[in-house]
Amino acid sequence: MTDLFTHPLAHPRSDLAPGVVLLRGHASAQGARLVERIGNLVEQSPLRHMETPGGRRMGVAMANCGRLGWVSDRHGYRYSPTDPEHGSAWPELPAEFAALARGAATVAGFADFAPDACLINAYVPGARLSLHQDRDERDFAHPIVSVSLGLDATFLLGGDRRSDAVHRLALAHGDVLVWGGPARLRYHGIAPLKEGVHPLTGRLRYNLTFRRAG
Ligand code: MD3
Ligand code: FE
Repeated sequence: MTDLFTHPLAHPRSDLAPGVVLLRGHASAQGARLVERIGNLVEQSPLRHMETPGGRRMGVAMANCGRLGWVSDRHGYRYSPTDPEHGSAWPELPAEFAALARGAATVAGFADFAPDACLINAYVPGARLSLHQDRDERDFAHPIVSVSLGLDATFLLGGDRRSDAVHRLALAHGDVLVWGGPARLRYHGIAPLKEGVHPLTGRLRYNLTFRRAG
């Protein structure tokens, strides 16, 4: 099946800012498989609303796969080799996830990206992720690769300071973003998700973020 929407040439890279590369539809041909995999993973590591260090329940539900997983609780934010829900290791990073992340990073100019953590975020309509930086990883020289699945979202792209102007970017099912180099510590977030239904995910948006955390 090679048509305008599935052929790789229909998905050129666009450089949104230094270190920010958008690969529109890069994962759309695998979308159904990825959503199915997420379903398997969350049977082992359930989606849950973590608590912030300040004691608030996060609106986005999260789970992890890979050697390390991102967790938040009253003690802070960190990466953990075990899932606090049951104390066992997180599910393995599926080979097709690792290959997708590595391929996207390569297209964006980051060779040999080997993620050891994949955070699975699940949004229902109304859920949002407020402006933040990702700085719990050991080495900011590694990029982060993010894959959007299901419902559309409005991504908020800020600058290096919380007070910097914020730009809005529409993200759709199958879009892949790579953040590295000078963009690695930019503030970012997701605006409250609009109501909708997606044929593969229903009333949900998933986002996979692949990281080299340790
Ligand atoms: C820019 N997730 O999990 S992905 C997160 O759509 C997170 O669920 C959002 O922010 C989501 O931390 C946004 C895009 C993204 C991910 C990591 C970044 C943008 C980034 C790290 C640095 C700069
Ligand atoms: Fe983030």
